[in-house]
Amino acid sequence: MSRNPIDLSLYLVLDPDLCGGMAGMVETAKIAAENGVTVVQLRAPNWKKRQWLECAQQLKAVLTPLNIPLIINDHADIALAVDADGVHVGQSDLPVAVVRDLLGPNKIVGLSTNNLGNVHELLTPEIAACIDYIGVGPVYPTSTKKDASPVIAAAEMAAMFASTGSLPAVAIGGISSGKVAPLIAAGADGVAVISAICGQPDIARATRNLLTEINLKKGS
Ligand code: TZP
Ligand code: MG
Repeated sequence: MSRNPIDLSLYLVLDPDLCGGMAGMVETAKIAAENGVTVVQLRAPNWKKRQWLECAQQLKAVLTPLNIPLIINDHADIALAVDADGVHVGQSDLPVAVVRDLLGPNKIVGLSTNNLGNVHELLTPEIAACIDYIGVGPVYPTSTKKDASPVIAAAEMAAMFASTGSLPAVAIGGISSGKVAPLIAAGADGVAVISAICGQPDIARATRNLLTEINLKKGS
């Protein structure tokens, strides 16, 4: 199965609390997409399915004309219902092989990894064939995800990026302006952020600043 392409450079994960609810999430996604984020994920751990559906529909309407993919956290049914571009799952969510079966070959499937062991486990050809990218984190302390795994030490993080083979990888956790360069240097294809964009007083500026750092480091 060939891998579905995704530009992980600047990956926005939406947070209902930091964005001030659904309307704020849709507005944040629109401004961020207009200013350089390359992918948007809907993540709302405490929401009812009806809210997921409504928000996903609105995000899809805003992002499709801008050609920015919409990824749904955890819920393959929501992704299918709105024809989203893909699903992102964690280590205790639906197995990636099940998600791939549900979504078919042409959607993006992402998986969170929290340590080197996680990366090694998924690099069997059968599992790797189900995935389009991995998340690696948390790479810095974060207060956004209360149940986040322990912060990955720099050496382990570098080993994780070095072990992914051809699988693209995005770093996540506590990433803000000024903290991007070491992650790209360690081998990340991009960075995923929540609080560095969601809830910022100037979403456009926050987005552009992050993108400038990423592109500077990628070009260097
Ligand atoms: N997964 C690992 S850390 C994290 C998630 C969803 C939270 C990232 O949020 P922030 O605000 O960018 O630290
Ligand atoms: Mg999950």
